[in-house]
Amino acid sequence: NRTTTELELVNVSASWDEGIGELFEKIKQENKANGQPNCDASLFFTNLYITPVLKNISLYLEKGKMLAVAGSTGSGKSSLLMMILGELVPSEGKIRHSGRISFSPQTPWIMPGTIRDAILFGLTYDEYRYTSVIKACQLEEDFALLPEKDKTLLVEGGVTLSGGQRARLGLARAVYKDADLYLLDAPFTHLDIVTEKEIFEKCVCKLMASKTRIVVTSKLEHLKRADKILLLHNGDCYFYGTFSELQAQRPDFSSLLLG
Ligand code: TTP
Repeated sequence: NRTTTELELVNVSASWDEGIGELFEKIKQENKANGQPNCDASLFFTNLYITPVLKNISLYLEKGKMLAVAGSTGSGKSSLLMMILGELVPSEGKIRHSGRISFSPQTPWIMPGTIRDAILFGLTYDEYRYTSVIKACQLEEDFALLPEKDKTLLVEGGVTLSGGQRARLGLARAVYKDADLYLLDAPFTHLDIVTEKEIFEKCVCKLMASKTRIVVTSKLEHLKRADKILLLHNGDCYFYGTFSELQAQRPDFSSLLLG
């Protein structure tokens, strides 16, 4: 049903080194225009350098549902988000989504200013919304320990955040923003198991319950809770479907979740 579909990918492939293919294509066209024979090496190099990072990926995500993207390091999880964001242009296939995206990168960048500014990121302050986000991301406790709470200055002369604080701030920023589709790239990096579990429950499952979201995570517990799972392996779709389908179709899947 198209009206309830928020995101659709149809047979999408992409590579990061597209530019090389375009360059050789240009040389080929120039050689042709000048009546020169084409250099065979161009085809050789094109095949050598253009290694697709994502191959023939298809998926759809309905409004309000959660997709977990799993796979070992380098399997293409971040690249998939980049493609949905429009940063990586597919060489083949189609992508369709219907609006505003909020993206939380693996390493959120922080500019000078207060912690609150870093979360609002230019948006207006709404006390209720802000407080619910801060609570769900477990930042309240951190703020309580700071001399000026969330008005404390970051960077230049201010406090430096720990990796886990930075990760939760990045998540809070992405969640605070109102969007149709949320892309959360490994939001639990640097968090201990207990914090990770709580934030997954309180923020990703509860606070974001009605949001369409894609979460990059390879944790078994998270995959169980997701509505759909995409398991990538070297840019290929190793599996796409529900958790029970995953267990039935790919009983050996856990070996791909490590690393
Ligand atoms: P990623 O898409 O970053 O793979 P991943 O997100 O699954 O890995 P991790 O769990 O470690 O975060 O990388 C796949 C390939 O794409 C890899 O060879 C690096 C390349 N790549 C780029 O060239 N440019 C980019 O901006 C990104 C994100 C990836």
